[in-house]
Amino acid sequence: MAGNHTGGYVLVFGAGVTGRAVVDMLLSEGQDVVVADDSAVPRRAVFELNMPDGYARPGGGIRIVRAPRNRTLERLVAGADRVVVSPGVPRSHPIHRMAAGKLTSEVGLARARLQIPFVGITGTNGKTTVVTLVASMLEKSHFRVAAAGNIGLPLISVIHRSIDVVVAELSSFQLATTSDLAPTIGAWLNFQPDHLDWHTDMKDYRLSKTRIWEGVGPGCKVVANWNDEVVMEAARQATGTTGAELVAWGDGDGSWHREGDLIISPDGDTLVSIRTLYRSMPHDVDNALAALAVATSAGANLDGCAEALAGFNGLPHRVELVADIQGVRYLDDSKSTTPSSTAAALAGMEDSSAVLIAGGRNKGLDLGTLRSCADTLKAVVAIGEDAHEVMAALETLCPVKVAGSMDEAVALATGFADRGDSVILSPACASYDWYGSYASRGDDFRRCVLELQGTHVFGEDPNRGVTNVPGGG
Ligand code: UMA
Repeated sequence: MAGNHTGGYVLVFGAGVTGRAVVDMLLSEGQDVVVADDSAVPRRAVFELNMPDGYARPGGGIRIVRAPRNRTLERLVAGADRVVVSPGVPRSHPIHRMAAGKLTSEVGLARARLQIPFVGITGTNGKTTVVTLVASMLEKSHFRVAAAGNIGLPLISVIHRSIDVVVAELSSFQLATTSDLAPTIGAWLNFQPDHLDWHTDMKDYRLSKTRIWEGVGPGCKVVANWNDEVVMEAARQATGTTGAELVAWGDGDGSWHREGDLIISPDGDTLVSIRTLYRSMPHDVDNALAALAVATSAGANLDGCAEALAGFNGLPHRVELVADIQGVRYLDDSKSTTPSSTAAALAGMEDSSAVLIAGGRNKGLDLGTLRSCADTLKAVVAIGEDAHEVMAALETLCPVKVAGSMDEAVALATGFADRGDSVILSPACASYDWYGSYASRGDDFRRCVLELQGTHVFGEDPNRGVTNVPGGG
C-alpha cells in the first residue's frame, strides 16, 4: 500500500460512522489502513468512499476486507500496529481478545489530537440532553463549541475545527476501549442496568463508565450526581489522590440543587424557576442541574445558562407529545431503551394513567423493573421479538395484549385508553428487531398516531375535539 507512514498499518474494525471518520483521519495523516467489517455488504457510511479492494489514496493507502473469517482476522491483527474497534462491536467479539495490547479507540485518537478543554459526559440516561444543554450554555456564554461523540458526530471529525471547547457524549462502548481519557471536565450522570447484550456483566459496564475519569489530575473537574451512590463512590476514588476537584449536583451542600420550585446555585442564588423549563418531570430537573454543574465548571456564565434553559424545547423521542386526540395524550418516548428509563418516564406522568407500548429487542435487562410502575399502568401493549418478556413481567398487574405491528399497537392502546389517559411508546428495549434505530421506531409511532388523528378528524363525528401538537421527530 501507498503511504508515507514509517510503521505498518492500522486495522479499523467496523465500517460505520466511526470507522469512516477514523479512516479519513488516518489517511489524511498518511497512515496505511486496513478496514474490516463482519458484514459482507457494510453500510453505506464507509463504502460511500466506494473504494475497490486495494484502492490507494494520496497519503495513506487503504484495503477493505469484508466479512473476514477468524483466521484472516488473526492475520490482519498480527500485521497491524494498532487496532481501532468501532463502539458497536460487543465485548464478546473475538477481535477484542485478538487485539488485546494493540487496541485503541476513536475517542482516544481524538482526545490525543484535541488540545483544547475537553468536556466528557457519560451516564445511563440523559447524556444527549445534557450534552445539548451544556453546548448551548457555553455557546450563549460566547464559547465556540462542538458537541460530538455518541450524539452522532464522531469526535475525530471535529479535531481540525476552530473551537474553544468540545463537549463529548461518551457511551460505555466508547469508554471501554479508551485509556487515560483525562477530560478537563468529566461528568457521570447516573448508573442503571443497560447494555448487557454488549458488556459481559454489570461490573464490566460499571468499569467502562468509571473510565470517564481515568487520568484526571490537578486542574481537572470530576462532576458527579450526589444522589447516585455508584457514581459518587467512583467520583470519590477519582478525586481522592489525583488532585482533581469534585463538583457535585443534587442534594449535597454547595452544589447545584432544587429547592421547591427553584433551581439554586452553589452560592445559594436562584437561577430559574422550574416552572419556566420546557417540562418539569424529575429527570428533566436532574438533567438541568447536571448541565448547570458541567457548564459552569467549564466557564459558562449564569446569564448564558439561564438563556439556554429558557430556549431548550427538549429532544425528539423523549416523552415527546405527538397529539392529543379526544383527551388522550399520545407520547413518543422511543429513546427509552432500558426499563429504568421507561420507569422514569412513567414516574413523571403524575395524575395521568398510562397505556404503555413496550418491547422490542431486550438488551439483557430485567424487565421486571417495570413492575414498580404498577400505580401508573392501566394496560400494556407488548411489541417486538421480546414481547413475551413484557407479557411475563406485567400480566399479573394489568391487562396486556400483544401487537404484531406498530399500527396494531397504537390501535390496541387506543382501545384501552379513556379521556385523561396517556398512550406512551416507551419500549424499555432496543428497536433493532423491527427498525434501524429508536428514531425510526418513534417516527413510525408518530405516523400511526397522526393517521389515527386523521381518522378522527375526517371520520364519522366531525365535532370530536382534536388538538394538533407541533413537535420534532
Ligand atoms: N460491526 C461488525 N461486527 C459487529 C458489530 C458491528 O462488523 O459485531 C460493524 C457493522 O457491520 C457496521 C459497523 O460495525 O458496519 C457499525 O459500527 P458501530 O455499531 O460502532 O456504529 P457506528 O455507525 O460507528 O456508530 C457509533 C455509535 N454506535 C454504537 O455505539 C452502536 C453511535 O451511537 C454514535 O453516534 C457514532 O458511533 C458516532 O460516535 C449510536 C448508539 O446507538 C447512536 N449508541 C449506543 C446508545 O446510545 O445506546 C451506545
